[in-house]
Amino acid sequence: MATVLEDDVVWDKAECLSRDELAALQARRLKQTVQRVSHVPFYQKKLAELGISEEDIASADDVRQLPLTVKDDLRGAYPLDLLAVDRSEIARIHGSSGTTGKPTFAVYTKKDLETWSHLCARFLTAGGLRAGHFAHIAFGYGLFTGGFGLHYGVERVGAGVIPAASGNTRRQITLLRDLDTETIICTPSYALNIAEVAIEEGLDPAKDLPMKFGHFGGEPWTEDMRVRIENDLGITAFNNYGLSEVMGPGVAGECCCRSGMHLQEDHFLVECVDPQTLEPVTPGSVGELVITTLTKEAMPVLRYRTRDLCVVHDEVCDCGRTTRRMGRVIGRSDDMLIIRGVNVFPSQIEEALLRVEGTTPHYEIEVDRPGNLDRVKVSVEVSGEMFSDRMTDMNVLKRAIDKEIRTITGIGAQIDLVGPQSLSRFEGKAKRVVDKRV
Ligand code: DLL
Repeated sequence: MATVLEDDVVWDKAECLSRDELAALQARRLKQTVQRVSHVPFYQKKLAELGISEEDIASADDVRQLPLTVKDDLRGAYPLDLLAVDRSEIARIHGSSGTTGKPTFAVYTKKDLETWSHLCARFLTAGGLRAGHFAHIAFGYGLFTGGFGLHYGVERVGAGVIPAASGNTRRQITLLRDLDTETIICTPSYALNIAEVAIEEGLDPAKDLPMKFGHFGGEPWTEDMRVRIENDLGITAFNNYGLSEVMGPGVAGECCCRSGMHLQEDHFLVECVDPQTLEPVTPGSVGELVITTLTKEAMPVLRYRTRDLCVVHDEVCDCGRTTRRMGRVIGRSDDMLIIRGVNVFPSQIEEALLRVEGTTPHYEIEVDRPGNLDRVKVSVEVSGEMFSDRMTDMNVLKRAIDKEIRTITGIGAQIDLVGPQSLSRFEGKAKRVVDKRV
């Protein structure tokens, strides 16, 4: 076994079920999920249109008869129209950024929170976290699922949590050193940022920072980036995947073999489909992940189109876990960008621009990662009447645009104002986004 750990620990025997046992469990849980959502008006209507009820679910493959759910359905159900339990049973609400400044909510019952901690504990254990270790979490704590999701996973393992949250990198470095922390948990780009700031501080991060392991997720990254993070920080780096619509982190994570992320298939029924035809792709071919929650109580979702493109392998892993593994997310079937961990749609930036008088709908968004943190530049054409050589006028306009972008997306951007007819025009689909990151 190509293991990077001295001892591989399987957290839970459900990770090693035979494929037949797993299929039977999935069928049972899928039936329960259909039964749960049949009280939610949105799904009630969709199931009635298709003439399907829980009685029609005999196997996990029957998922294909069920209706798809897309992000717009969740937006349309704002705030809590997809709730499948009584409001009094809600134990927590998280959310992810939405197009009009309103998030789409991820809602949990007490049992959902327990399941979530359990699933995070599984992949953290598979990646070296042990009771008695310290884990430093540099994800945002708040509506974003990263901070709290991982936090309770670490506690479930029995390790000590340092809930450092995001920002103030110098202080984070001090904490990591002084507490002799074994594991760092954050986005991969923030891990590189920590290394860079440590070097600026005159440290050699691979030697002077104590970490042995890192768990990274929440945004796309590459094998090259893994090599850099491992060299710069002197750690072994593991990838983990999740999305708030179905739970948050904990949907899949790497084991000691690091040859794909184990999908937590006893809790999620995962299809990999051609994004155009929606037919399943052959194992090992790139497709879009479509996920049905199998145990979620508060807000179960049927066949959620994640828009994430990757391969899914079905050979059994050397580690002994029997679940299928997903490869790295290599792209999206929509235009969502992830900027410093925040999900941003180009349409949100367009909306912000058009709220400011004097701007036109001709714009370009450039995303780059000059050091290790994402930077966004928005170039926008200003109308002839407004465009002026006077810096003060232009600065007022820039500030107004920046404020709207922050309000709608939550991120700041560098604004570049250009005169009429300065940007490219398109005959077909406009190409407004240039993503220069790896
Ligand atoms: O990012 C949940 C999460 C937090 C996962 C922390 C892992 C660690 P959302 O904000 O809803 O939830 O964003 C979900 O992020 O659809 C992917 O496009 C992307 N994503 C998440 N993990 C990975 C990863 C969290 N390991 C969206 N590789 C997903 C590539 C990832 N993309």
